[in-house]
Amino acid sequence: MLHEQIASALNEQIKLEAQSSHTYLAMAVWAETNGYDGTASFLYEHAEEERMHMLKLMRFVNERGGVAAVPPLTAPALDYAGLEVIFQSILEHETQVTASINAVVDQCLSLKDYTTHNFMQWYVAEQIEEEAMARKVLDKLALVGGDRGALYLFDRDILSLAGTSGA
Ligand code: OFO
Repeated sequence: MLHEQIASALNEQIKLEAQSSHTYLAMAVWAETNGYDGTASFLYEHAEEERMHMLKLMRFVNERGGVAAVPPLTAPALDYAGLEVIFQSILEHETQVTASINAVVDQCLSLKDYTTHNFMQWYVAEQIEEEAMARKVLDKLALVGGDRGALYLFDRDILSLAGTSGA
């Protein structure tokens, strides 16, 4: 049975994953309607992954005797000044997600919930990849600079450039 405090921390995490998915979806729509088809595919896939992260948490909460909360979401920004802004905001968001995951892990340790602690290790590992991916993409965008030809190639190759299929 989940400790009340752990159940509520996991439900907060569910909300954060849902919000990530929602935000990345809005970014995908912006990319698709601004000529960045590769980036749009990458972001649609990323939004899907975040939904999977949310579902995995929901199933775990329910399985452990809690009740997963289906959270209300904040409307994401629909307009972006460019790809750098998008990936900078992804990096900031993922850093926040990492901090939140670490806080859950911390709580598991102080309440001696080793089962949830073990379950959360998957998220700890995933965050290393997510932050690395955002940094890698930002590095590539810095190389591209204002070169439109290079930007075209960036967009075409983003799935392989990111070193992931959109985690
Ligand atoms: Fe991108 O974060 Fe989920 O976990």
